[in-house]
Amino acid sequence: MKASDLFVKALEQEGVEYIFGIPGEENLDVLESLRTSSIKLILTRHEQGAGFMAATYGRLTGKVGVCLSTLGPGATNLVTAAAYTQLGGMPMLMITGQKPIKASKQGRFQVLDVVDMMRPITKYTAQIVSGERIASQVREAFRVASAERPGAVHLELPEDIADEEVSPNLIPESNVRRPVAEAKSIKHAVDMIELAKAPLLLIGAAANRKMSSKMLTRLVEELKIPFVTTQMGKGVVDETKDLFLGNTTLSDGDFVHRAIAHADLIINVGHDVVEKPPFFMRDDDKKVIHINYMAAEVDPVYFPQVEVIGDIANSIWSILEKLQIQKHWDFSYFDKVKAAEEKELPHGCNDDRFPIYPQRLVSDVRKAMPAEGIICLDNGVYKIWFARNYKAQKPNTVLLDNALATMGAGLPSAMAAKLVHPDRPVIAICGDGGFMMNSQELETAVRLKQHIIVLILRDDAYGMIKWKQANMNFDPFGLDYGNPDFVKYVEAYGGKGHRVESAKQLLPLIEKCMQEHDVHLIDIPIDYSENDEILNNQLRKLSAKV
Ligand SMILES: Cc1ncc(C[n+]2csc(CCOP(=O)(O)OP(=O)(O)O)c2C)c(N)n1
Ligand SMILES: [Mg+2]
Repeated sequence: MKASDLFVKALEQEGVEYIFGIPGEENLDVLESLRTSSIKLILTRHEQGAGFMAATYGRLTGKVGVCLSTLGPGATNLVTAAAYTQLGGMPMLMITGQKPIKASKQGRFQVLDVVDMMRPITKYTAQIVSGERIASQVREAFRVASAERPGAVHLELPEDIADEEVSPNLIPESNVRRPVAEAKSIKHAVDMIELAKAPLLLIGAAANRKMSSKMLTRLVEELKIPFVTTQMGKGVVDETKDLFLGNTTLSDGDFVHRAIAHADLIINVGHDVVEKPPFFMRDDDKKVIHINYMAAEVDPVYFPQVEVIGDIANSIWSILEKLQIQKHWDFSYFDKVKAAEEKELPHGCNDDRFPIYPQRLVSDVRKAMPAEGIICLDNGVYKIWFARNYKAQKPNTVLLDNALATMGAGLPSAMAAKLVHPDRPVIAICGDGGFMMNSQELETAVRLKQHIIVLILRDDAYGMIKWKQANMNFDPFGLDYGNPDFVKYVEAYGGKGHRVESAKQLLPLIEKCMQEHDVHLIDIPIDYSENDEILNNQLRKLSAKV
């Protein structure tokens, strides 16, 4: 059998549905093998877009997303996506080509040591040096990528190896279960929660990876323990519940931080240190239980006293079996925080000003979206407003990157979300800066005949950095730019362009776009002028009063 055929068969056996990418001449054997395979090739216009799509496929399905590029320049274009995947804990395999390794007449043309380049940003990186190694190396790559904590892996398949004759053997996946927490550690956790006066549940990224939602919802509903979320933990438990006390979007000075400061025990489920810290441990008497697949990485601001390591859903189930509501639990202060927060949250939701007020935008998107609708955020100021004000109701319905926090992933991640969930509405929410970093994928979306909506929040600037610049009392410099006419821009790709000219127009327009199958882009001028005053001053003052 030809090695490239075996390679593709191995991918099929792993359940691969899509490969995102751009082939080069070094991948042509693999491409030919793919032509007759059940795997669908999603050809993109930049390898970075392909990498973000594969990562998001992995994030949403728990299965390994796969992307493909050529050697040298194709592989370097995958680097940011690899870092995104690795920090964000998403299972993803990158396949790159290479010049022949046994005999080559081309010197070092386009040749980089891609395997070594990928080393610091992957869990596993290897060159396939013989066709006979394909079966074991593909299996190992998938095993490593999807094992907790999931991440990026890389295989380099050189041109001459892809063309070898090999024996047609494959290695199937083993029947393996994730380890569960040991009974004594469950008892430690239960004792600690029972002893606490004001325990608070914190839900982070790892709780969004697997099906922990059911068990955590039971913990909240049956034991009435209030909860807060990190940005990547949004939606695991429905944030419209009364027991939800907020998202840890800001570093401090928000209502949620009053609740965290008051809690004498934080039950931290699934947060790890790649996300901006949702709270800072100090040497006070606050206790922390770390419940996760992996042990805590100790950090000056994070050193939990008890750890429950193992499958999260199983750990929560075991805790639920033993834990009883305690009469001495006192959540009355949390109720006050909740009341004050709910009073502040509607601020700006009906504000008619134009350009649009960010709070109005968040509120309108929430009104338009059903519970299972998916929003995919790029990186910019608006991410803060969405993370803080948009209440997620289902797991993985708010896809944002609070780990690498790269710009450019909004549109590709929305496209992958639509492939995985064709029946759900999907909206990409991008700044004018982040959108332009991968806007070429509009052509891919149009070619795939996708129904997605892209909101471009236009301030003609790298707004987030402008805000920080002003905050540091520097003079404005170096962060403003011009933009193409976004309506004409998307129409040039064959999509539909819309421009918002008043605040009232926005919600009906989003609703209309949700009805009409097309690649829609909505150009939305946005008013960031009060960000600093609200996020840094007003909230601080209001929350301090609780
Ligand atoms: C790839 C990348 N480059 C630079 C940054 C630093 N950065 C963070 S936000 C931001 C500005 C984002 O501008 P835009 O997308 O227009 O969103 P806005 O804040 O204006 O709404 C920059 C430059 C980054 N996070 N990622
Ligand atoms: Mg901008």
